Amino acid sequence: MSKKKLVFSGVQPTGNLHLGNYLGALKKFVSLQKDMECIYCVVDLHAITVFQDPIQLNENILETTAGFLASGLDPDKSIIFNQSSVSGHAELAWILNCVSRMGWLNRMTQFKDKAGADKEKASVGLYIYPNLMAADILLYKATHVPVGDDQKQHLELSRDVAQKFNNDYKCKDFFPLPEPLISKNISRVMSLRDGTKKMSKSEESDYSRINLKDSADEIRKKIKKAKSDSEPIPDDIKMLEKKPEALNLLTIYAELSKTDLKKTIAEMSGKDYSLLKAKLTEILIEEIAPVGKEIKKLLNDKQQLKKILLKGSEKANVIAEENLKNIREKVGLI
Ligand code: AQP
Repeated sequence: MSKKKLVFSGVQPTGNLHLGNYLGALKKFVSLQKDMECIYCVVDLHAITVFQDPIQLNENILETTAGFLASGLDPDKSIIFNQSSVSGHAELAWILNCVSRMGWLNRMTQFKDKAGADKEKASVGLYIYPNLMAADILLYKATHVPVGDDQKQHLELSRDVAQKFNNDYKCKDFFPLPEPLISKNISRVMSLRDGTKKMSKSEESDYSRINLKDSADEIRKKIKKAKSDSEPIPDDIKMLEKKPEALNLLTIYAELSKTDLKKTIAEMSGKDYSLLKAKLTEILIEEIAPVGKEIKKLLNDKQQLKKILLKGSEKANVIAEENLKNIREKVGLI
C-alpha cells in the first residue's frame, strides 16, 4: 500500500461562498497546500442533488473556482477542477452504492435536515450523496480531508465504505481510511441570526451570513444587525453556552485575530457587545473584503477560469484512471 499523504476536499457550487466555508474549509485548504499534495474540487454533481437552475449552476461553478483562487489556492501547487469533468467520480460512486448499506445512509443527519418533513419527495441523489462523497475521496486514495464539523458524519461513512470494500474484496489496506481534518478552534461557524443553526448558503436571510463577496458596507451592516446579548460580555465560557449568538461572534473574532476563545473572553469580559462588534467588523473587512474584490476581478476573465479547471481535470483524471483500473480489477469487471 502506498503510504503517501494526499489531501482531497470539495465545495458545492450552490451560491455565495460565506465565512463558514472560508474558516471551516478554504483557509485550511490554503495552509495544507504548502507542504502536502492537495486536490480541491468544485463538487457540481453534489450540487444537483437539489435542483439548480442550469445557467446559475454554470456561473456558480466559475464563481466557486474564483473563490478558491481568491482565498489563496494556487493551481500550480494544488489540483483544482470540477467534479463532473472527471467521470471516474460517477463510476466509483456506482460501485460504492453497491458496497454502502441502506442502514448507514438512514442515519445521516444532513439528509434528514435537507429533505425536510417530506422525505418521499427528496431526490435519490440527495439520499446517496454520502456515497458520492466517499467516491470523491477514495478515487484518489486520499488520506486527509479538511472539512467543517458538519461533514464529520459523512466522512465516517466514507471510512466505513472503504473498510467494507477492503474486506469484501479481500484487499486489506487497498483504500486508506481517510482522516478528517477539522479545526479545533472553529469547527462550525453559526448563523448571525440564529446561533443554533450553521451559517449556510441556502439560508433565506442574507443577514444570517457574511458572504465572501460582501462589500465593507454590507459587512458593517450585517455585524451591526447580528444577534448578540443585552448584558455585558460574561467572563465565564459556561454562561456563553446559553447565548449561542454571542458565543459565535466571540469565536469568529478569536479565530480571525489568531488568538483562542479563552483569551478573547478575558479581553472582552465586562464590555458591551458593541465594542466586540466594532472590532469584529474591522477585522472582517480587513480579511474578507480583499477576497471578495479578487473574486469579482477573476470573474471578469471566465475563459481563464475554465482553462484552470480544464488543466486541473486533466491532472486529476490521470490519477483517477490509474486507480479505477485497479478498482475495476478488484471488483472483477473487464
Ligand atoms: N457554517 C460552517 N462552518 C464551518 N464550515 C462550514 N462549511 C460549510 N458551512 C460551514 C464547510 O465548507 C465546506 C464546503 O461546504 P459545501 O458548500 O460543499 O456544503 P455545505 O456544508 O452544505 O455548505 P452550505 O453553506 O450549508 O451549503 P448549502 O446551503 O448549499 O447546503 C465543507 O467542508 C463544509 O464542512
